[in-house]
Amino acid sequence: REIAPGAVHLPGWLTPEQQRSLVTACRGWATGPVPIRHTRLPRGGVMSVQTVCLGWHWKPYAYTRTADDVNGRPVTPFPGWLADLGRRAVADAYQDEERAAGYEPDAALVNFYDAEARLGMHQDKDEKTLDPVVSLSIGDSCLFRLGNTEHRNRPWTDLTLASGDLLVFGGPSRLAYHAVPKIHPGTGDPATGLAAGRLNLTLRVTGLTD
Ligand code: MD3
Ligand code: FE
Repeated sequence: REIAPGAVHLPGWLTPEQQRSLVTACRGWATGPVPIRHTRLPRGGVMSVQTVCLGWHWKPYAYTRTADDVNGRPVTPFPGWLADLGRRAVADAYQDEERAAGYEPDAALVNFYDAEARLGMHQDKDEKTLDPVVSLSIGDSCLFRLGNTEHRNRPWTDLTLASGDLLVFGGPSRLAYHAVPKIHPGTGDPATGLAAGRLNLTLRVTGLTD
C-alpha cells in the first residue's frame, strides 16, 4: 500500500455507493456557476483534461476565489462532507487519527478524462502548505506514473489506478512529479453513473485566506 515514502495507495477504498454519489455531485459541479472546461495555459496550450474546482479556483498557476480565466464567477464552495471524506482518507492511509483530525482541505480539483486525455509530468506546488493531497478515482482505469522529487525524468513507478482507488500523497512524496499518461477506455463500470471516461478528485490544503 505504501508505493513511496508518504504515498499510500488503497485500491477499492470507495464503495460503489460512494462512487455513484460522487459522480452525481461532480455532474452538478460541472454544470454549476463555473462550468467544467479545458484549462488554458498561460503559454497558449490547452489541457486535454477538463477541470472544475471547489473552494478555490485553480488558474494556472495560482488559486483564486473567482474564475477569472473562465467567467469571473465565484467558485462553488468546498463542501463540509468532502472535507470529512478527506479526513477519513488520511486516517485510513496513515493509520493516524490525530493527523487526520488536523487535515482541513479547502480546495478540490475535479478532473475528467475522456479516452484521449492525458496529464503530463508535473509537481503540485501552488499550495502554500505541504499537507497531503487526497486523490479519488472513479470510472475508467488509467496508467499513473509517480516520479521523483528532483526532475520529470526517470526513475518513476507505474501503477494502474482503478475506480474506487484512493491515493494519499504526503510527507516526502508531496512534491514528487507525477503524470497520467494513458486512460484505459471501457474499463469503468457504468453502474457508477459514468458511461465512459475517468473522474479524479484531488483534495488540497491551499494555505490561503481571503
Ligand atoms: C503525487 N491529478 O490534479 S491524482 C492533479 O489523476 C493531478 O487527475 C491526477 O495530478 C489525476 O494535479 C493525479 C494523484 C496525485 C495528486 C497529487 C499529487 C498524485 C500526486 C501530489 C504530489 C504527488
Ligand atoms: Fe498533480
